[in-house]
Amino acid sequence: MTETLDQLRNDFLANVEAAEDLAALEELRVSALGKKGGISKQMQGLGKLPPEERKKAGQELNAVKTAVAEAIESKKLALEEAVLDARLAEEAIDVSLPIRPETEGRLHPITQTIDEAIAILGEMGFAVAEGPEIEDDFHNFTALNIPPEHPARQMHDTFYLPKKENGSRMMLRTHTSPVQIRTMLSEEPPLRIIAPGRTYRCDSDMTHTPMFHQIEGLVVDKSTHFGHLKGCLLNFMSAFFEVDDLPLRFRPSFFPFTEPSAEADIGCSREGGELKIGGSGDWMEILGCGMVHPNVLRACDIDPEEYQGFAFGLGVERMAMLKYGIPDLRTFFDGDLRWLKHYGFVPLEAPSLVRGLS
Ligand code: 2NM
Repeated sequence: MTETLDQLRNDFLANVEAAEDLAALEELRVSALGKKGGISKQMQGLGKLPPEERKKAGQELNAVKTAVAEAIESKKLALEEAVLDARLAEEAIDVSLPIRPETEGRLHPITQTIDEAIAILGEMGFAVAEGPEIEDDFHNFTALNIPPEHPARQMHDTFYLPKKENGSRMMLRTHTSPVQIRTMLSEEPPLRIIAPGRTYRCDSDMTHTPMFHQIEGLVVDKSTHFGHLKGCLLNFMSAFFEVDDLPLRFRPSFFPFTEPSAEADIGCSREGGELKIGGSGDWMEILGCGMVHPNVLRACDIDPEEYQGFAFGLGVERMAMLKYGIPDLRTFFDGDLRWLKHYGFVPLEAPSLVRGLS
């Protein structure tokens, strides 16, 4: 009896050790410890033994049962660990690898340009503000010191929605300035915001598209002055075009919402038909700006005797064309994938002043 038991135990233990996978091990478990398994059968046979042998045989059989069960359990853990190791090795991802070269999607130059501007101006302390693209008369015009007779209000410039029952009509915003108005109304100065986004004007030719993008900036504080405006724009422009000592000049201009108002040009050179930003000899108009008109501050419940501010507005398409050498404005919105492949930007490489803008 003892000899057959030893034999039985050694056979089972050898088989357990040899089991190659969890399924084989489970089969083995059933054949040893299952209801009709080898050890269970021996257990049933105990009843036929004379009482004086039964106890000893029972103990021996139990010891075999325990040894086999323990061997199966530890083999099971080892096999499970091997399965997990194999899976981890197979599914390993190296997150430090560069993105796949076959990535086909590209960021539109407009997106890239706005992201770059936000990276620069964000570093300079500006927060991004947003507002609706469908606006009312007050936020798009009246609060900006644009009187009802002003040409910018006439039908040919503004996309109007159908009249409402009360006679008023909403419109597509013609600039992002209503975002500044909303921010001045909802927040207390000091303010330092930029409003990037879509704007709409009923105008379409070689150099105008009915939808275009602006980035406008606004600073309101007690002692804000035109010198701050110049420094801020010089900083921004030389960072954006990645040119040190960028020539920048201001010419007097007019906007209803600023007084005084100016347009700014950056220095450039043209050699053999190629435009180079930052050169000398020529000037390129790049933005409009000015000190926020007292009427605008008053419309936003800000006391112009206590606060003053500067504001500026940039055309995103124009900035993108100048920086990336895109010759034709209208191609921006053709939805041409070959164009996007040529002028677009690889995603997941967000512009930053530390890692580089583009
Ligand atoms: C420009 C030029 C000059 C401007 C003014 C304001 C506001 F809301 F503060 F009055 N926002 N943006 C502004 C001033 C925009 O774009 C060429």
